[in-house]
Amino acid sequence: MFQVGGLLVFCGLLARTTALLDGLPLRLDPALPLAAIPALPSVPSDLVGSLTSALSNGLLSGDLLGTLKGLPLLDTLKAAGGSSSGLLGGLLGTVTSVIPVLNSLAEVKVTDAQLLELGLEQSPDGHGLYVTIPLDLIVDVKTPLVGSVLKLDVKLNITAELLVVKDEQGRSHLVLGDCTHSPGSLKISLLDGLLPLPMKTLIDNLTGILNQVLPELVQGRVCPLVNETLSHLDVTLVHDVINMLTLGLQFVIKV
Ligand SMILES: *[C@@H]1O[C@H](CO)[C@@H](O)[C@H](O)[C@H]1NC(C)=O
Ligand SMILES: *[C@@H]1O[C@H](CO)[C@@H](O)[C@H](O)[C@H]1NC(C)=O
Ligand SMILES: CC(=O)N[C@H]1CO[C@H](CO)[C@@H](O)[C@@H]1O
Repeated sequence: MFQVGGLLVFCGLLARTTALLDGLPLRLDPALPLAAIPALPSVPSDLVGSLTSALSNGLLSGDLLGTLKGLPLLDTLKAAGGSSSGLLGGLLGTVTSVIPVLNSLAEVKVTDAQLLELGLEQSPDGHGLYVTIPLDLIVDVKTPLVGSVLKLDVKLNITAELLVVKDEQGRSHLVLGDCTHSPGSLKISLLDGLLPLPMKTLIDNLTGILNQVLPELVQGRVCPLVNETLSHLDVTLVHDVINMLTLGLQFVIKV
């Protein structure tokens, strides 16, 4: 089911966990809630699969796709190009060259959005997780400069870090750490084949602008949803994940 770049669950996990606990004088770390310890022997055999599908389902039922389709792309682009002191002023340098392009846009809209299979990696010290959230968007662009609707395929990965923190009562919680777009993960391509040269310039320019505004915009909507999703995860699943991360045990293995 999951072929996420080869993530496997370590089969000898249970044995190793038990062995570690037995040999561990710090077993009764006062900060570790007692209730968390008995959960260990029942670590599910596919913790990675359970976690990624729970996160994926949570994001979808939190209306991730609807949120993406509702992204105010046109407004953001127009606002960005609206004044030389705007968002893009410093980013694009010679903004004047793109203002005609921005002004010509009649519609820029996400018409289709998909959540692809989540990726999971464990931090080198074993105490954190990185969830890769790959998004695939179809963006329709309408401008009087082109007769037909231009369709762009936009791929973007958001990476969310999951960490364990303890509250004042010593209870552990699984929380969202860094959440950002993965550098270099934005890919924009034209779906409808070749265009005459002037249109190619338009697409190049539009792609350039989307590159500047889209990752932040998407991240600003997706990360709060990830945070929300975490708070609704199954309690047993969260306990299991917290136990593994607290002990720094590898359960996400890279092959
Ligand atoms: C985006 O995430 C997917 C799934 O984890 C991965 O296969 C792909 O290489 C990532 N792309 C980039 C540019 O990071
Ligand atoms: C996640 O949500 C909680 C409130 O539910 C908030 O305190 C916390 O700052 C949020 N974390 C992030 C990284 O947005
Ligand atoms: C700001 C921007 O992206 N301008 C580009 C518009 O497209 C032409 C042709 O591809 C480029 O030369 C500009 O740099």
